[in-house]
Amino acid sequence: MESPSRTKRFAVETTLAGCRERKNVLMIHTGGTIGMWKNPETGYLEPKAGWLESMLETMPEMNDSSMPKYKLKEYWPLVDSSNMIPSDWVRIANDIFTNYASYDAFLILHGTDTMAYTSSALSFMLKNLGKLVILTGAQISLMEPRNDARTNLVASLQICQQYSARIPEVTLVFGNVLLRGNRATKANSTSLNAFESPNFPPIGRIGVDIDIVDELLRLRPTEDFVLERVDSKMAISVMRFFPGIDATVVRSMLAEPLRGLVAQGFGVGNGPSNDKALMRVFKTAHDRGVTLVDVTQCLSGSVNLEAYETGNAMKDAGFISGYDMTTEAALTKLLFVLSNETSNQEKIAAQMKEDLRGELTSPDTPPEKLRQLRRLFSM
Ligand code: ASN
Repeated sequence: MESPSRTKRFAVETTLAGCRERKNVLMIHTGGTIGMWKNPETGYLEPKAGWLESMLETMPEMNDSSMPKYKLKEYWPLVDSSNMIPSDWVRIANDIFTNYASYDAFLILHGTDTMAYTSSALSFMLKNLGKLVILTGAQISLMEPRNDARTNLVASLQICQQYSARIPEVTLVFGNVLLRGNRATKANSTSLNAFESPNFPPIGRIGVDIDIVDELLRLRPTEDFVLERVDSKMAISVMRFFPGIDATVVRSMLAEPLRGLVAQGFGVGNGPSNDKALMRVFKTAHDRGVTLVDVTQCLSGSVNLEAYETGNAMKDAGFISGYDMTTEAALTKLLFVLSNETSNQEKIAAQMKEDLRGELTSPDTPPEKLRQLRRLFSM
């Protein structure tokens, strides 16, 4: 799979298609449970080429007037998303870019396990996106009599039909919610409402009606759509602090060729400051040019490295705050930023702390916006 060698551009759309005709959606099937088939010989769920397409042809709802027209592009091989790697994100982003002018919206059928990584990565790669991109999947395959594959698929297509022009961003549909893609995380391995957006309210709720919260949507871009470059071979990593974490183990993780690390700190991003050897390991890596980003290992909330001595020590060791980013968003943003800014540590840190695609809330977020978020969260 090729990695885009340079940023590519697309002229910004000046007219919006009328609202009543059936929209055109490119549905990209990457794999995942949604279209898996149970192999009677092994009993395991596995992707099967052509199977989803033949199922869709038998579903009368696909021709309902509330649904858009769609073209299915099936990847080969179809994969369980646990097998996805960054070059797969590049492939999807390239396909959206190449087909951008021909479709009103893009629906990516994807395994749930790493869907939040892909939705975050796409949000950074697709700059000035003026159309709707939805990722969806299922916990139960379409082949089972009771499944969430059908409802997630139909809801996603109906959202494409109704809101393609109104939601110019990468989103994720699952169960009863429409989430911003770079705010989502898989929070439950078995529930049919498996995804959460811990620090940002759902941008839509899927119940009897589909309600979109306009105040939360990103503004339509005024500049050209751009496919940003990502180096899918970039050496980055994630680690989680735990009581007793060993400096020697961390040192080997931070060794060459590592370029960036997302660490899940305790509470508001704190670390074991009494372990001077460990803090030195981080400082040495930082001085060598490794970007260190601190997110919280709590289920929700933000990092604040000014609150405790144990947080300030992290700052001294070279960590920058990832604020309230999910680990998925922080990791894919780090990949994107490091792919485009190779050496200037200050510029890298400034971009990591900036809200590029609605992925974070920081001290720079205007107070009225924070008040609005609090209000929408409590609804
Ligand atoms: N292992 C599957 C995947 O991520 C899980 C799923 O889609 N529910 O592809």
